[in-house]
Amino acid sequence: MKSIHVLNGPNLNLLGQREPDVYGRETLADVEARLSAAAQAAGADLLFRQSNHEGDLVDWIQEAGRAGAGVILNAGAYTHSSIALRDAIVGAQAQVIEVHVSNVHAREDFRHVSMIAPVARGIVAGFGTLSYDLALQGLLALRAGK
Ligand code: CA2
Repeated sequence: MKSIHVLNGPNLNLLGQREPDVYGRETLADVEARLSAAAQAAGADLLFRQSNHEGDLVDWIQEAGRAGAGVILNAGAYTHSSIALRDAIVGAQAQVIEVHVSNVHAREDFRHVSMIAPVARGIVAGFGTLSYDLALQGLLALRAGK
């Protein structure tokens, strides 16, 4: 069975609770429920996780690599700073789609830089929480060889 791991970084547990003008009103639990249903309908297995700790994300990327799972990664602010996450993606040979709820390129300059983008297979940003659904659709298509 196709396996997809959705990994979320720091502060994304607050989604839907603060800054609704930037991040919308959906919670991470809402996103998980919708993606799980979509994955099930497509015959894929979905694991959804969030952590505020960089090392957890490194461990989970390595785990996804070992499992041969595709990864949808919203690394939050670690996107802009973490060489450790970038190294984990390369080391794990994981197929990663970088995801952002907001359009990071329309925001502060420091959000224009991504450590992950050069080693990601694709990027989706700026569609609100729909970015996750679009990334899932893209990843499933890639893994089906489309
Ligand atoms: O747009 C995205 O998905 C981000 O990855 C979200 C990160 C931010 O640091 C990135 O530049 C872009 C921040 C996640 C924080 O999420 C919050 C949600 C609600 C309230 C406060 C923070």
